[in-house]
Amino acid sequence: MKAEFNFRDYATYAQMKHWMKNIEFYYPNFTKNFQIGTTSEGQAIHGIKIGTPTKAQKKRAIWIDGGIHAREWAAINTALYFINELVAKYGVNDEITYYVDTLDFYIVPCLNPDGYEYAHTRTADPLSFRRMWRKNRSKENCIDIENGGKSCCKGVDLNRNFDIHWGLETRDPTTSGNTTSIDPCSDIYQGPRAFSEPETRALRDILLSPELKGRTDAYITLHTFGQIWMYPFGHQKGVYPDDKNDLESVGRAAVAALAKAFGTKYRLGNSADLLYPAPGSSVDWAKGVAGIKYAYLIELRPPPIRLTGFILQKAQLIPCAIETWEGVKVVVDAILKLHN
Ligand code: VAL
Repeated sequence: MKAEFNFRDYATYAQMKHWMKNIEFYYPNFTKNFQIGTTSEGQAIHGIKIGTPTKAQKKRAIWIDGGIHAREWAAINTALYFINELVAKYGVNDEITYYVDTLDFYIVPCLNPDGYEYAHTRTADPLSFRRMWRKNRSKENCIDIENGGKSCCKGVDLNRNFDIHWGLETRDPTTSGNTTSIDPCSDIYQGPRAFSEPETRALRDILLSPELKGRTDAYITLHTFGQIWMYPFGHQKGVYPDDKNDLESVGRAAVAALAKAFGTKYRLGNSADLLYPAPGSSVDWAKGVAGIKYAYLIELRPPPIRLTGFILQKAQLIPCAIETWEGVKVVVDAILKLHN
């Protein structure tokens, strides 16, 4: 591998972009950097396309993103690790070579760089407010509250901001708390309107662009934590896509392949059934509006027991990425089967 990266630690956003640019420099024949948009703080939302160009008809594509939530750092590392697997093993490993020659991988490892950088800025307390930041960093929004007061805060929960059942009132069955909010100071603030945020608009626009529309067969969005492999729809219990059986059988094979690596156990299901209803999410939109067949949201390590689960021990980063890649390869194989 000509472009080195330290997967044992959490990088800055600048380091990630620098590494992706290095990859393109060293592997210009099958990699290309791209930018899907600009955040409210002016940062490029940066990604990399990995796929050998063909003169023949357009290749099928797979989309992978990570870090839509600022504090879910292991998701970003995992997406970066996927890039490394594809690039370092191209021309070396037959399976990966076939993938890269046959498909186009679009990977945006850090969809919310403003939030990530904010959460990543060092503070003395590892569990500080900053480290646990979830939203983006868009300018303050306000709502009127009782006694003529106002509630004003920065940031929107990007995974509540997509235009699919946006703003639906939902409750967590265990705590009875809301699972999306109209209060700008809430962690799960849905935004003033659907697609109010540059990050969600950027994702929408690329997935609906002529480059990707109609040829994308998988949408994979990496989150932490809880070890759950999820398929749509997450906004309400008991509402599934028509091809739920396909999503479930590929998902089942994926979690089995994942477990084979180190024995890590994942549950399979959807957010509303296993956790809580989540309207306006990217995975529901990718499936329900963009029409992408294999849409999955993966909640990575650790298991759902600890409050500090967002801070995955550094020693676990590579194993987490390795096993997740085993699961994702099952989805890639399913795409290849669709067209052969
Ligand atoms: N943890 C995710 C979220 O709250 C759900 C949808 C699985 O966005």
